[in-house]
Amino acid sequence: MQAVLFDLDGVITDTAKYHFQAWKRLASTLSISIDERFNERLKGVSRMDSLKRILEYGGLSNHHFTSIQLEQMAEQKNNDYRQLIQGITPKELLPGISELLTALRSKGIKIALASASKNGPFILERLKIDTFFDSVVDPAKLRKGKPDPEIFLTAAAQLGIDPKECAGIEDSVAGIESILAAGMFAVGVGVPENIGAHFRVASTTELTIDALFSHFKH
Ligand code: B16
Ligand code: MG
Repeated sequence: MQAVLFDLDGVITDTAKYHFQAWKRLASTLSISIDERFNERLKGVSRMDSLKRILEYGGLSNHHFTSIQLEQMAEQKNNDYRQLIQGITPKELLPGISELLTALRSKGIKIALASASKNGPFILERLKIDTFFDSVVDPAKLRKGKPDPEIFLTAAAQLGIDPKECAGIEDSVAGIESILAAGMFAVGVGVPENIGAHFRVASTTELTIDALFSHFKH
């Protein structure tokens, strides 16, 4: 194992609650009501695809809107979301993540971010962990989102590491599929049993460097 590729939301920190608040507000302007259960379907999904899922859920086809209107709605959600994440502090790191980053660094293992979020770099800075990352994938440059392997393969390529030597850590089903399709070792946080993750943990506290090394297989 020469590199660990991290998802952000649900692995490093819980930004899902802020995404939910911002989407809920946008949806209410369209008379659509979303709940936390529906929010599960937005995890790991890009901003525009999330908006399309919300419109569909509310019985509104995205074809009713011009692309400019869709962009405006996505921007409005992002402005609200940006306000909500301004106050993030290192206290919002999920348990065990800080220790894992420190241990990986001390062993010379490369670290990259493979998040669908365009706000990823800002959040890493707010959490004061940006200096641990050797590389961050820019999701704006990708052709396909998770479950396509592109994001994880791009992270490995940016690091110059063979995908077989990479472990990817994800909390979403689409994310695990993306890691598996990239030919990497897939670590799932709270993911269902039947999706093929190589190593599953219930909580990020179980993500120790020893656990990763002892389960890692090519
Ligand atoms: P943004 P991840 C994903 O993060 C979130 O889970 C998803 O809810 C969000 O829509 C997506 O990032 C895009 O985020 O609007 O900030 O660009 O799990 O891939 O780290
Ligand atoms: Mg996630």
